Amino acid sequence: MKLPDTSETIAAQATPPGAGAIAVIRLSGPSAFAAAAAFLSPPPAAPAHRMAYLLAAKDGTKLVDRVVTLFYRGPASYTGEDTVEISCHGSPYIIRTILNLAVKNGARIAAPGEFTLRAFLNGKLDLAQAEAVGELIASASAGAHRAAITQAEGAISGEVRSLRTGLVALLAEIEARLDDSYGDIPALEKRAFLRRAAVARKKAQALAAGFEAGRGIREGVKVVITGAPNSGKSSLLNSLLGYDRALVSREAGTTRDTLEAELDIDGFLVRFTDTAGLNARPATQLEKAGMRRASSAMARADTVLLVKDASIAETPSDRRAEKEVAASAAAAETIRIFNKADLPVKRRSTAGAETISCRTGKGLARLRGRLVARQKNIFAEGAQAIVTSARHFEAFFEAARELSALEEIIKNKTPGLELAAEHLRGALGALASILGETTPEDVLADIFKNFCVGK
Ligand SMILES: Nc1nc2c(ncn2[C@@H]2O[C@H](COP(=O)(O)OP(=O)(O)OP(=O)(O)O)[C@@H](O)[C@H]2O)c(=O)[nH]1
Ligand SMILES: [Mg+2]
Repeated sequence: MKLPDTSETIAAQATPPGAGAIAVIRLSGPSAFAAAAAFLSPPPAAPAHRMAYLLAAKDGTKLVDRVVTLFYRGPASYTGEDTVEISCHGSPYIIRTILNLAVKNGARIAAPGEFTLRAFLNGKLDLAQAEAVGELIASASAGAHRAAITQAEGAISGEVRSLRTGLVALLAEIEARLDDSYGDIPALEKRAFLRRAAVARKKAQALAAGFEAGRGIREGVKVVITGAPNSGKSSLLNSLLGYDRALVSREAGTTRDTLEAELDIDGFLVRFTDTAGLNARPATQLEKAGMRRASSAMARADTVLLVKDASIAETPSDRRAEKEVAASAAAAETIRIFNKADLPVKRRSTAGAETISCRTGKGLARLRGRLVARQKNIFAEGAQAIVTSARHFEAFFEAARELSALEEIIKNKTPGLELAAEHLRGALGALASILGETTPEDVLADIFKNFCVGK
């Protein structure tokens, strides 16, 4: 995939499609001022930077709308180029007409994310910050917003730069000795060197380790409710949500299909999936099909709630559910739930399990808290940079791996300095990819194509 031509002037609607009180149209590029001046009247001869003008947008002699226009002189604009922002009435007809006028006068319609791509290419933002702009727009919870805004403000980039400063110093020490053909420079101080490498590696590892929780913050924590038929899975969903989302009945086999619902818990988005009960002896094809769907939902879960009816002794279906969770949701955290605690209890709870009653509400607040505990912890630890992107995770992971290899080499009696330098360059390369310094065009194109048009 190729990047769009950035020497051209682009135009796009920055506000969402459809009718609205006001719409904003943006032009950016070398002829942004000229293109706008061609249909705005009276055309400001030398528009002042960041000054608003009330002008008439005209199609020939016909008045299209009266618009407020802001001129930003590059490089002091979002994209770093000359930019014009036109606020007009939000009629789809007016918007289309103004965009057509911009195109007639030398602009072309922007590709998705092209304004932010230009900001990146012009050095206004690094790649991690540019990605955060997309996440900021998509953020649907307080947690996702906080992670995105700190990243947009440069938190991840700051961590990368400080790691890099340390690694460049280490590389300089090694290179000095590689260049030293006369043996003037004393041998490497291995202990101090190793200490510094380990500090950097641990930092990279810690950032990578935050990704699991970070992804939950960005995309929502995926929680799948499973267990034997009639254990109270749908009741649990309803109780957690606080309204009757799913059908509940005394009959076993009430829930046939998977059913999804979202909840904001303390500023973190949680996506629940209620599923068909796992029956040790499914009676119908339909029941089997429901169970297959339950298993595939579990395979994508961050957390599985395995519900058991504590008012009856363990059943074959409970054992089947245990097996199914072990097989399908090995990577997920499993929380065993002993439900119906309002009734006389017939079995003992196990370590790490939660005892609840959907009827009385006992134990539900604690369970809610537990579902977002990892996400809460990340913020509580005062972490500034939260890794929410798989791309960043891979880069930090790779940097940590290179540094471990470096440490192994330095620990040798006569360390191979050429190879040590290679690993340091590898770590530096991984870090540079986060900032977009070494990122290939197709990766960039892939990142920006997911943005909205106009951003
Ligand atoms: N006493 C008591 N009854 C409960 C509790 N939770 C659920 N029940 C009852 O248990 C029965 C089954 O509840 P559901 O929520 O439909 O159970 P399920 O696990 O979704 O069942 P299937 O969808 O059929 O697999 C209903 O009659 C509920 O009212 C509880 O905490 N206490
Ligand atoms: Mg159900």
